[in-house]
Amino acid sequence: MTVESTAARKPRRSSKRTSAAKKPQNAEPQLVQLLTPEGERVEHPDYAIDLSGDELRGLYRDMVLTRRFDAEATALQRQGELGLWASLLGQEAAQIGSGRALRDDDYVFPTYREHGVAWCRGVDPTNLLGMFRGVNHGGWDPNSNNFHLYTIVIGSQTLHATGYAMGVAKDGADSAVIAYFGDGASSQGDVAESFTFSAVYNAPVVFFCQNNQWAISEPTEKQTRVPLYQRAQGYGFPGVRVDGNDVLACLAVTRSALERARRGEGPTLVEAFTYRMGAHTTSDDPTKYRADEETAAWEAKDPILRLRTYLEKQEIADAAYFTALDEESEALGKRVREAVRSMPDPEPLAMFDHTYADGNPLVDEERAQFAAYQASFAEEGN
Ligand SMILES: Cc1ncc(C[n+]2csc(CCOP(=O)(O)OP(=O)(O)O)c2C)c(N)n1
Ligand SMILES: [Mg+2]
Repeated sequence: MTVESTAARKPRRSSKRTSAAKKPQNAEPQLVQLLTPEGERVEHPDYAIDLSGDELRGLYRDMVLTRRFDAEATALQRQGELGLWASLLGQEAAQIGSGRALRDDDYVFPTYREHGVAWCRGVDPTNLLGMFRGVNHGGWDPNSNNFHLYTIVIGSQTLHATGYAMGVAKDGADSAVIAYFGDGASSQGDVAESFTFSAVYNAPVVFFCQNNQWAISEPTEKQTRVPLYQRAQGYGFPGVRVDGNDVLACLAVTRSALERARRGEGPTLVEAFTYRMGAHTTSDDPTKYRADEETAAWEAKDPILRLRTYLEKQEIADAAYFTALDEESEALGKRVREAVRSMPDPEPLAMFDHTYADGNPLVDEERAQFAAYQASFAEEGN
């Protein structure tokens, strides 16, 4: 398989000192692919996959509904109903493929963009929105679906995942753990520490890096001089780059890494080579730092379109299937809109709850100060 090269970036000023760092040294790494951007099925010697029509249609449905939910959330932010939204547009295959590789008893540590993985875990999508509306700190019970709360502190969840996986091994369980993180997070010390600990303790964890080419406005070239998956070698565990826009390849590669973890053979780094089609968040304007040609080149590799082409060509799904799915998508959009608009505002003092399970004098003091501050408005009004 050949590599997908990133299209030309907007020209940047560079000095001689930094120009050597611009391109990764190995510019042609292997990329596991099972479905080409044109929707052709191809084989890979290490990653076979044989899915039924139902399973293929299921993956397609997951991706379409996730994209529809994501579009609705972006619209709700624009309407002032959410404070912020981090879109997963373009990353549906990476998330649905890896998410559907998981067993119920596996445990997931996401970042803030894993809406597709949350969908696969059975977290109600409306529950993802409370934090982005500012009405709660999370919105779901992590242990109900083995899906941890979203983590904004970049890279920190890889340490949580590693510690959790070390615990799983100590318990003698055969479940696995997966940590999601981004290309930018790969530069964090927390990620380096989690690689070291998981390797040394042979922890049953899969590090799933969605290399979506950007960390806000910083391109991957600013994070690494080698392809990210090759970093694993230095820690003593395997790394593999998968076409992150190919849901079949993401499923096969993640499944294999999880099985390896379950066999007690330790961690794997999966680099899903994909693209953030939208802005970093609704607070960002990517036209300021990346070229339109780059975005257009990745549009041609759209994860949903390629699976649709395959389903149509192979007659695995017919027009009635796609029409029914469109209707289901619209119904989901409506349900999400209504749920967000009817979310009750919390009591302001509730933000001090849940910081500590059994209370804490400092938090009590802060709560009292804030209560007095709030009361001062009532006095002013008198
Ligand atoms: C420790 C820490 N440093 C900085 C930030 C600010 N920040 C939020 S998102 C982000 C970029 C992350 O990029 P990447 O890991 O590639 O993930 P992506 O957003 O592309 O999914 C940064 C620097 C943060 N949240 N936490
Ligand atoms: Mg990124």
